[in-house]
Amino acid sequence: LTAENYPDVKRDPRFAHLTDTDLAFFRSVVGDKQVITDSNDLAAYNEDWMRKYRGQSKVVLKPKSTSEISTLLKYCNEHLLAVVPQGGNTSLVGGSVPVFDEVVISVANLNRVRSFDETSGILKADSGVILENAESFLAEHGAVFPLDLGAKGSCFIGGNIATNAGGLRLLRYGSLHGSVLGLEAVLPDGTIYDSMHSLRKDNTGYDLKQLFIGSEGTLGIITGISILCPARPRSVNVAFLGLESYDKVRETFRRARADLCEILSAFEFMDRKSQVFASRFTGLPHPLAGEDNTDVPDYPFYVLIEVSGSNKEHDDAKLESFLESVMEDETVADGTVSQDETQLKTLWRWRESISEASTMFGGVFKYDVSLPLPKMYSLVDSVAERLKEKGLLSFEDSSKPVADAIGYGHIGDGNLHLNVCVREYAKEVEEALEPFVYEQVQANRGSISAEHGVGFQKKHYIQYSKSPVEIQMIKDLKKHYDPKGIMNPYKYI
Ligand code: FAD
Ligand code: 2HG
Ligand code: ZN
Repeated sequence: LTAENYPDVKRDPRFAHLTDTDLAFFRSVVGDKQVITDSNDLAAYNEDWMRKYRGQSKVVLKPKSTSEISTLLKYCNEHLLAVVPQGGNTSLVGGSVPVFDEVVISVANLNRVRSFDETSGILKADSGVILENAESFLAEHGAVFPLDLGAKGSCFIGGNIATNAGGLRLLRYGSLHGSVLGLEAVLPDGTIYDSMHSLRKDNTGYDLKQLFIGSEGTLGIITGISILCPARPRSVNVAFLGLESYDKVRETFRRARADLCEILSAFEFMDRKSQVFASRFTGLPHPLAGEDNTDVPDYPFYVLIEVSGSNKEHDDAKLESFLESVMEDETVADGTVSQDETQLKTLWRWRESISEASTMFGGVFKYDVSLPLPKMYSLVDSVAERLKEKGLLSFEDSSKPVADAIGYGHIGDGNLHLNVCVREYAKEVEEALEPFVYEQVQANRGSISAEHGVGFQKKHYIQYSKSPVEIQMIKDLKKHYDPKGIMNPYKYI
């Protein structure tokens, strides 16, 4: 979808068009090679991960330092050139790609670990470090990044902070609002905000770094982060379970919190439809399939539980006794436990691959919502029902635009991922889904963005989760720090 598919979104006439003079200036700052103008090379920066949104930027800049970013932003601000900050471009809400001809500033070349203190666990790094690289670096030092997600091979730690990503271990390590200790960022006028602290406690006035966590590129460009990293667990185990109902999923979560307590590090759920997608995508036999039949068994719900701690014997015993208890009274119908690192990774694949598998038919409309646990899954049923009633959904009939609506997510965080898997990005499907999904969420006092952000997709819908007073406060902050509105326009605010 391009801006032409959204007639209500118009290019802001205040913004300048890129000139040869601008390009010559950019080249003088970052060097010829770091100014990308070739249309083939631009394509990857203009299109998002879902291949859902496509912008028309004419230039991508790849600075190598905070001071180069400062010079670039100062220039763009003075010359009214709109800017899109870009990390690994894995945004699921169209936040990381331009809408019209905004200048893309990629932080890919800011990719150094600056320091790591093994005593305190504080990592300082550039914002363009790929999450998986940060994780590998920390593994060598007995630590773990307090965030993990399926896009770890591509997303950047700066992008994680800009979106306040939640991920698979929020249940254990909490939100980035708690673990980020400091930031370095460049404001739209080129001012460098340096708060790369190592302080766990600092109550001197407003906690300004929080403004950038989840700001989605609207206030400035994050260039460095200081983050508290926990000690690496010495033992990790995964159990993969089949359950007969959603109520049993909730009951299993209640019991896991109580019985597994401090070693519980993830509690993820998946409906059967999502497992069918993952099965087609990976081609692997399902972990709960029988010996002769590799298909996904008939359980309507699946749960992945991860436990991690420092004493393998203790953790194994705790997990075993928990599983015995939930299987004995038939809360859980079937299950398997990882026996080694390879099996552990394979079990995680049945959860982590769903996001990508959902695009298998051509495209996907993704909704990422917080809802009270008892009502969480009914959203998937009501959306599937609505799409069927409108004659838009059929798994078998390829003439229908929607293949299926699947649900999975972070039960432990009250966060549902509803993926409507489509054969094409049809406008009538979007209209059937929006604002319907947001209305359902609002009626249950949920959030229309649990973790992926607002971006372009939800720009018209923020009022479903924020009050008029809150929206005004957000606008006031934006106006104060970005008075010309050059940072990531047409999104968020
Ligand atoms: P981008 O996609 O490049 O950018 C995201 C937003 O941040 C944009 O608005 C951009 O302008 C801004 N931005 C990026 N870098 C900077 C910077 N340095 N300074 C200022 N602004 C910046 N999200 C979750 O919360 N939990 C998950 O479990 C999860 N799993 C995912 C799995 C897959 C397979 C995929 C594709 C995405 C997933 N995401 C998840 C969504 C996504 O938010 C994360 O992948 C990640 O946090 C985005 O990082 P990025 O570097 O790719 O940022
Ligand atoms: C996940 O938890 C991610 O797997 C992605 O947040 C969810 O693709 C999605 O909808
Ligand atoms: Zn998620």
